[in-house]
Amino acid sequence: MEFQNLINGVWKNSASGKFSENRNPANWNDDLIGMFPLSTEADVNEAVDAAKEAFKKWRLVPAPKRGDVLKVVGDIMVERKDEIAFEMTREMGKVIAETKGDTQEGIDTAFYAASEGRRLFGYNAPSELYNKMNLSFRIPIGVGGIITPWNFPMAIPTWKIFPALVCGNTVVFKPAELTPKTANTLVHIIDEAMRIVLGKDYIPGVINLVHGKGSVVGECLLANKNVDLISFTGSTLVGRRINEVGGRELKRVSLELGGKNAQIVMDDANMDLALDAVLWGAFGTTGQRCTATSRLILHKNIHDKFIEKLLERVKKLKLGYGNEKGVDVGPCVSESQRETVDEYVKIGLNEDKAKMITGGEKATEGNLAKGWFYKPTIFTDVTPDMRIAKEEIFGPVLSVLKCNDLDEGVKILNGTEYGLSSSIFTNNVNDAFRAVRDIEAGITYINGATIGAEAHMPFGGVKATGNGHREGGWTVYDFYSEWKAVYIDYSGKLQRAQIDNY
Ligand code: UN1
Repeated sequence: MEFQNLINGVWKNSASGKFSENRNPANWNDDLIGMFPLSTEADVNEAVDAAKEAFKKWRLVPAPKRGDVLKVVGDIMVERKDEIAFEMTREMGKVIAETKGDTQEGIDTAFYAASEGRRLFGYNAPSELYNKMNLSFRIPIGVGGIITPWNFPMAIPTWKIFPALVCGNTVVFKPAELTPKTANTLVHIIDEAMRIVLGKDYIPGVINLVHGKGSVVGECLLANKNVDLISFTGSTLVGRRINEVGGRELKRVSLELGGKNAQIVMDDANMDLALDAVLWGAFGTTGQRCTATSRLILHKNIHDKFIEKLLERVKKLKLGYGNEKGVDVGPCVSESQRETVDEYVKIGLNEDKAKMITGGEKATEGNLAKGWFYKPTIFTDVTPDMRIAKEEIFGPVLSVLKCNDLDEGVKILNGTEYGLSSSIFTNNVNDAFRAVRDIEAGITYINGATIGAEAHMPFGGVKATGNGHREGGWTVYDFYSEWKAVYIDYSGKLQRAQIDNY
């Protein structure tokens, strides 16, 4: 089946007439999901022009009504949750419980955005002059270019698109090439909700979808002078480029980039809880989360016992197609992603001191041969200078390090260029609070896994994980709006601030 772009309210093919295949990573040869447009510069420019034109009207729609659109989007997503999740698992591989969670995160974001349409609070402040009033409002910015990854094909686009729309911006959405179907479903839902809520006042071009390659569609969005803001989640390499070009063009840029998240386990911690958490954090989503636990830092007193238990549990994880019952871990999203994982395992094996205690190879038994499966892998005796301790792998590989005390644990945790998520397991309240203070990360969990952020809280990281913006909750609205200060002088005379009153 051939899918299309949405430009100016019309579903249409790319100007190129070309398509790329989308296949199931758990059953590559036998399950073709669809053909998606390989779009060109002409498609991007047409979508941006449409979004620019639509902005003139959309910015005037009352924010609560813009919120009503998101309410309907959320309602439709609730109705279609199971089907969306099933198709998402088919498209990118993570297990059905997780794709339901991904969809739920989108639903939560929709309802938050719907209610934000009735807030978008401004501030007022007293004037320093008599008979004068000072107010400030959030105003929309213009056209947003939204570029998203494949690992959360529903939640991440919603984190960006919903607040952008509620604030009164229009959108050109370029989803990951590996997950175009979920993007198509989302945009269909948004367009349907627009038509339901706005009726005869429907505005074409508020949301546009352009499928294709980052090197073409992403680059053209970046180059287009009418794109006012770019929100991107993906690699630090690409993020740096977007920041450079966007900076030169004075675009507003929000970046969510890499992570090398760690879980610390102190010797007073609840071991079983810490064990459940690391299994979930490291191997959930096949390790393909920005927030995945890719380092485990164990206090020396519990190190050996913990590893023994961990090994026992990892061996029980069941690999398979995520839409089948009882499966814990799905495939890597693509052949090349699995190759990257395998290369990192080889890098780990080349380290003299590091020991690979399980996994370390492609999983090819029975039906697993049909997909891009990789065995959950653990390296112990890892030291902070090793590449497997520093670089993001984005796969089912866990590096275990040892610490003597809290200070050393935190120092190891902080010893990477990234700072997204982090976790510490301890029952010592003083250690917990010191960790909250000293860990360099945008997210810290006490006695919880590094994954599982909630949609209404600030999401993002410090250091090379981003450029200081946060998604989620109230914080994301700062990115999608800017401030207008308004002074109302009702004195009937010219009053010169800072001069006539002092
Ligand atoms: C990501 O991996 O890019 O906190 C997003 C979590 C999810 C979102 C992850 N709610 O793990």
